[in-house]
Amino acid sequence: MEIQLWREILSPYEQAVDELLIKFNHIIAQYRNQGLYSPIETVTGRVKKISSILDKLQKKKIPMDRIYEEMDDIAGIRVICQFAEDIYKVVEIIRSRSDMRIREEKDYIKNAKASGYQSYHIILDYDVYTIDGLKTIQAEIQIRTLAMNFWATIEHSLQYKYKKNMPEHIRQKLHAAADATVTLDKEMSSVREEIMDAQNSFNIKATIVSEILVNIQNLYQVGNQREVIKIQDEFYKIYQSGDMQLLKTFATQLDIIAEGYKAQSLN
Ligand code: 0O2
Repeated sequence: MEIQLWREILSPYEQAVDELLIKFNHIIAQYRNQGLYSPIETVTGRVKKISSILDKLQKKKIPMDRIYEEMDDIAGIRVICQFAEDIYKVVEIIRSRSDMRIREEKDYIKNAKASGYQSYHIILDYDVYTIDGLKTIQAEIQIRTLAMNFWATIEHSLQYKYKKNMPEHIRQKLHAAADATVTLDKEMSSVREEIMDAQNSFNIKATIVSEILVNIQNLYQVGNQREVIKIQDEFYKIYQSGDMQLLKTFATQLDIIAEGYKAQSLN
């Protein structure tokens, strides 16, 4: 048998995980920077451990020279959403992109596994550009809610502990817990609009405050410092009043003042 150079085998998968994490994190940032609710709460990624790859090759009787073709989860991304509806929004985002080509989809939410496992899986064809040229690898994206992820994490640890011999009473408890996550997700979905509104208001306020503070800092460097301190005091007063409308008006006025200074400095 040929020598297996694991560092070379895994390198494109590491690059894919790094790149995909950046891309998903930018999606979150772009929603939030626009004061919008992000359908993605968090994203994590990992390259499968060599021992787990070897276990899977053995279990599925995959020869070593078929790793690229047959192993679809060496690069793994997990997208966590707050609400079940968000999962399908994330699927649509992925579907609309040309840099993430969907090869296979499994909806374990509409069709939960016998264990009770729920998640949406997508296998991607993903291009990585290495110093040896273009390599297209497969990557698995698991998309699930916080509740589904909580269940899967606990169940995965128990599977690892008991291997194939999970005691019946634990299996039953896990089934009951899986039913509870379905109920929890449904209950949360029923107040989704309210929660999204609250989070949107929070994001909008945070964006306005940071824009005001940047403007104040810039003005402090170029303007009359005593005036700028007065502006800052006024900002704190409005902020403490909690009046969003006043805060928005103040931000607009400050923008006009800042633009005036910019125009002056250009003349
Ligand atoms: P790990 O350690 O998480 O990487 P198979 O891989 O044969 O089980 P298939 O059809 O290749 O199944 O893929 P499938 O069913 O989409 O599962 C792929 C991954 O989903 C698994 O990878 C798990 O991460 C997760 N998963 C699937 N079923 C369950 C389940 O019942 N419980 C939990 N907690 N996770 C599950 P790995 O390689 O099996 O495991």
